[in-house]
Amino acid sequence: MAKNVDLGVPIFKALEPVYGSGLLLAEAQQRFNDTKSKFIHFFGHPPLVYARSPGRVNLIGEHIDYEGYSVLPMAIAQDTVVAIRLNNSDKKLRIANVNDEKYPMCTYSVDPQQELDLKNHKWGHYFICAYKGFHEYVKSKGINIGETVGLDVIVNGIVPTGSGLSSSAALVCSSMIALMAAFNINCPKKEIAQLACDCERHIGTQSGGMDQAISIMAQVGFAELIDFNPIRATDIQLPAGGTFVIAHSLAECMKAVTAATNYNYRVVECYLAAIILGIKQGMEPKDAISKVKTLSDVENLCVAFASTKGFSDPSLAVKEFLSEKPYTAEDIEKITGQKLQTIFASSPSSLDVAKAAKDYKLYQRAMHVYSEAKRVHAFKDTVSSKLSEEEMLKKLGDLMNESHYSCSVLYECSCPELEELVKISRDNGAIGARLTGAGWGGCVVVLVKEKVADQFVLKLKQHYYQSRIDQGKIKADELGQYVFASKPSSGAAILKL
Ligand code: NG1
Ligand code: MG
Repeated sequence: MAKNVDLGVPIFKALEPVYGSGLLLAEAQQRFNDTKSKFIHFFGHPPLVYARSPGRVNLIGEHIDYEGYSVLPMAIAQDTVVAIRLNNSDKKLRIANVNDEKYPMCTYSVDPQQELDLKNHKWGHYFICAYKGFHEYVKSKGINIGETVGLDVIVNGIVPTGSGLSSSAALVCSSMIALMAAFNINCPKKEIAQLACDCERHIGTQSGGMDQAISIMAQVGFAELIDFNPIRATDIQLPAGGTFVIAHSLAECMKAVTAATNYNYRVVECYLAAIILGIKQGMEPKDAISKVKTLSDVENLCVAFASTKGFSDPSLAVKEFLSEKPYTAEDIEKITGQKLQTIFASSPSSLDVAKAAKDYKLYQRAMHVYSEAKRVHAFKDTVSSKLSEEEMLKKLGDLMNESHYSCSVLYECSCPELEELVKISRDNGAIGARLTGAGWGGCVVVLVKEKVADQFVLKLKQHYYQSRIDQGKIKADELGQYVFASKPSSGAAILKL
């Protein structure tokens, strides 16, 4: 490999720099050995490179990345490993998984233009997102990678799926950097993060860029404040006396399948709220529809209008201009003077989502986004403040609780299992507890004092998991996969073992 190749993320020849020492290293070694033997089993030869990228837990800043606001996640130790090798003899993409019972091998054509069959979701689609993104990148930079070849790929992921811990981004990011490494393509970290974020949308979720940004850019020991347009990451040191415990509600949310009625529906509601706020503040409807894309766009507008109308705070504009009563399609068409077809002319899939919806809760969604965006900055300011550790933890916990309330009541992305888990957490020593990730299932993140973390986990086992073990929903010896304390882990890396 040429010396000047910048593959965007660190390249290691051993596992220690990523996985540390002791038990974790031994487990990682076992996993990499398994990955290699399965690769040989499926393809008859060993892989060329391995790439790994972690899942993440979002500490605060939910459902605001796609509205252009900063978020504050940290990488978790659980990651996805992708091993790859070019295959010149067989022009196919063969995507296998070490867990081939749950994830059978998927085969695709090598055509980078291929459309994904979204009605027929397959786990291998996530690799194809990265493959398409990789080819778009290479093309946009005018790089010639020669004749299209086949690829043998194996995936070994341990980020729980459908849990709000970004197993999808871990897979897309590790696939992307595996491709970069396999073809020796120079690409700075920030560009990989942006690319991975853009290409994951091929799966049909109109997601923001938080998951890919943290998965690629995380630094061990730090949470990161992620800003967008362009993507940036700032290291955030968390208070030593606190620990974040992640607990799975055991309700899975498969967004790639359900996005039209939850995630993408919220994206549509936020967009409608943004253009109506723009119109109410004096924009021509046609301009609002073409120029305002997000609630942060319209906040900037509010600031511009502040001198004349007095709204320096976007929440005040929401109170003034939006109704708490849900809006119907007719209401929207009346205010904008445009048909939904025109409003969503540039996004047929959003039009479908908008048409399928009964109504749109613009006030509630916009209130959530603006208040949550403020809480992210309050969280960041708190960790760098001069407060005593006790006071600091209390303040962080309060912000997490407020965030949960907003997600649950205003954004309606919680579910009964998450509510139960949050309540049990608060009744058993949590300083703060909230759903994390997209919601509608998945995990909660709980801030507890470091010294009571083990005891807290035991309480959750007793009050939430035991009955589910008795019902056979999970096995007692698997509990460690569903509830664990997490320290900020390292970001993506390439391993040339
Ligand atoms: P998860 O938790 O992985 O489903 C999703 C989005 C994020 C963000 C959060 C909500 C994807 C790939 N990611 O994350 O961009 O919007 O929801 O804060 O869909
Ligand atoms: Mg995801």
